[in-house]
Amino acid sequence: MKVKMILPALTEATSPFWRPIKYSLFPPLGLATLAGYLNADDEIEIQDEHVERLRLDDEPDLVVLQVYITSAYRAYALADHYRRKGAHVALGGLHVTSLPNEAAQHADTIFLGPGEDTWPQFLADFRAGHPGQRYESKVRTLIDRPPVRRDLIKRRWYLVPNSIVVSRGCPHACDFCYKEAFFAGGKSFYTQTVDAALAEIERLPGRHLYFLDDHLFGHPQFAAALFAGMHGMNRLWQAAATVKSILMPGLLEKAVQSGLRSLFVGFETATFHILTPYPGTALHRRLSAEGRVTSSHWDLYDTRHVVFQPARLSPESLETGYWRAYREFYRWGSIFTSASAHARPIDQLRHLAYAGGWKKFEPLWDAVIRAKRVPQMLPLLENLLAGFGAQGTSRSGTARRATVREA
Ligand code: B12
Ligand code: SF4
Repeated sequence: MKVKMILPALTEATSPFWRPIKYSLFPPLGLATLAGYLNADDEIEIQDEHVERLRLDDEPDLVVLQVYITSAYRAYALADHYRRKGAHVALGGLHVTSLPNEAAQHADTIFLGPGEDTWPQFLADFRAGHPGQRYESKVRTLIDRPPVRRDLIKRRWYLVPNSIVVSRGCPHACDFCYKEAFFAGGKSFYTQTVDAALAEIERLPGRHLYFLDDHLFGHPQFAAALFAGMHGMNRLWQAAATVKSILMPGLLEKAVQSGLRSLFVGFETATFHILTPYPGTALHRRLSAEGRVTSSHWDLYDTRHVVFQPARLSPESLETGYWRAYREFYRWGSIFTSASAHARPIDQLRHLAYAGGWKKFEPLWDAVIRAKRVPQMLPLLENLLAGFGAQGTSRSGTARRATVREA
């Protein structure tokens, strides 16, 4: 069977605000996970439109599209294209789960929620000649999940080919978050076994890892056992967690000892986002009921546009303030000021290189991406991260060493 798996690019890919480096960071891990359930003799191709031009003149039997809200229109156009050609089109992912009826107009089969239980069921039905139209995930587990088909990932196009998730969801329930809608009908936080997570880490080549888990510290016992198992593996890694969890006695220290060098908790080096009421969230329901959702144009749901009426501001003031915050925060003057908070000149320089590297050298990154040289930048990132670990091991030193930043 010929299977084509596509991560469509968001419409923004054609806009002047497009940041190629952001989309050359991580490979399509969700699709590579689903590919693990296919047979050894299936002919599988994964294409990520953010980094490559799609080939659309092929004749796959089955087309799999992962749909995010900001890539929904592009995904639907691709789905329509392949359905016209007679392929069976399967749509899944966050946006399909939020708005299944909208997605169903462009699909032969839609999937709600994570794919680990429904996807193998669908494959069995499809091979038997009676695929269903709609599959809803109920059983939530990562136990016995087949290995992610990383061999299908074109590593040379990504700065961080070693992205990994060892848990799904998170133990909290923020009203603006995708989580409750996506995991409705089953568990919304669960982990791999520690042994399976360590085995997956062992399979990853090189030194650097990026955990894409919503909250890697969310299950403290699991996290502590994972970090203990990683001790001595000589890894350097980055992840996301909450402020509260890093204040838990001992856990951050264990993480740092196992190679943590930067943690995304949403401050210091900052990413700004405009509050966005994603369909399916409690926030969307509340603002809709109050008549305050002002647009349902999904391309604008990119956290840079105001799509609701704020309570005490005009939408224009909010959007202007958003751009001002970015401008001011990433002025060279601001970067120098925060770098100077470090005591040692070497740490000041490292801070400058790290913060400046992400936000000030966009044209350089664009040139590197066009020249297909992104992987050559990984040793640079590893050196910077390794340097963050070169200080002492006191509690305050440890917290400083694991630089808290945005992704
Ligand atoms: C990595 C990441 C990115 C990377 C994308 C890299 C990539 N190549 O995929 C980058 C940095 C580019 C990115 C950008 C953005 N992101 Co982002 N990102 C993530 C993150 C942290 C991890 C995604 C991941 O790999 N998960 C692990 C894999 C295994 O799970 P998965 O991809 O969900 O796939 C599973 C299921 O969804 C399902 N599935 C998916 N597709 C299909 C298809 C079929 C047929 C089937 C059966 C199943 C299925 O099965 C898979 C296995 O269970 C998530 C948070 C999260 N924890 O998911 C946010 C997240 C997806 N991003 C989000 C947002 C808002 C954005 C941005 C709009 C941010 C911005 N302002 O620019 C952009 C737009 C992205 C776009 N293309 O449209 C939101 C999405 C909200 C929504 N309703 O769509 C999330 C959920 C974060 C959040 N908490 O709000 N992101
Ligand atoms: S802590 Fe983060 S991932 Fe967890 S529910 Fe809140 S926003 Fe979502």
